[in-house]
Amino acid sequence: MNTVYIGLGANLYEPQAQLNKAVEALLNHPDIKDMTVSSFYASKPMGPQDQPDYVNAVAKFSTMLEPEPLLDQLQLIEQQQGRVRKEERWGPRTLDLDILLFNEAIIDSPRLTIPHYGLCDREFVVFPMLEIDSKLCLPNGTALSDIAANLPRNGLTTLPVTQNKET
Ligand code: PH2
Ligand code: MG
Ligand code: MG
Repeated sequence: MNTVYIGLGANLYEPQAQLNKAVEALLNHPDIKDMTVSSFYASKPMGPQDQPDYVNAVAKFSTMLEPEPLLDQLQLIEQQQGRVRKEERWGPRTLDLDILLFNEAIIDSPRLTIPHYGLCDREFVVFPMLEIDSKLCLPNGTALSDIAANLPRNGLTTLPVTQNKET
């Protein structure tokens, strides 16, 4: 069994509902087990500033899927929620699911960089990960809490729990 952390993000079309829907899709996925989800967080956009604030969260789960088949499944969920890939780097999106950690693996392939290349710089990833496991370490042995100690929160706030609108 593999232990995986993924980041969830959205800033279009009711982002909080998009994250709820994505969590549901992951919970219902036959190859994804034992999932823990962080709080949802409101975060300021990294990159272009002329876009709405994001809702971000992190999920930890177990899976027998290898990294690339897992990426295929995550991209399928992104597509099912209307993700349209655009040219603009770091532009707005209905749903973004990024593999952050895959066991202790270090992967550099055309489709995947694991640990996620932006992990250590992104408050909307580091703080939710620590919420799930305050003792979490990166494959190189660095404690995530040491990274958090030098990382500004940049307005990151936890959101109150809401239910999906259609349920
Ligand atoms: N994702 C991006 C670009 N900028 N900003 C925030 N706050 N949260 C994100 O998830 C995010 C972003 C591209 O993946
Ligand atoms: Mg991303
Ligand atoms: Mg992505």
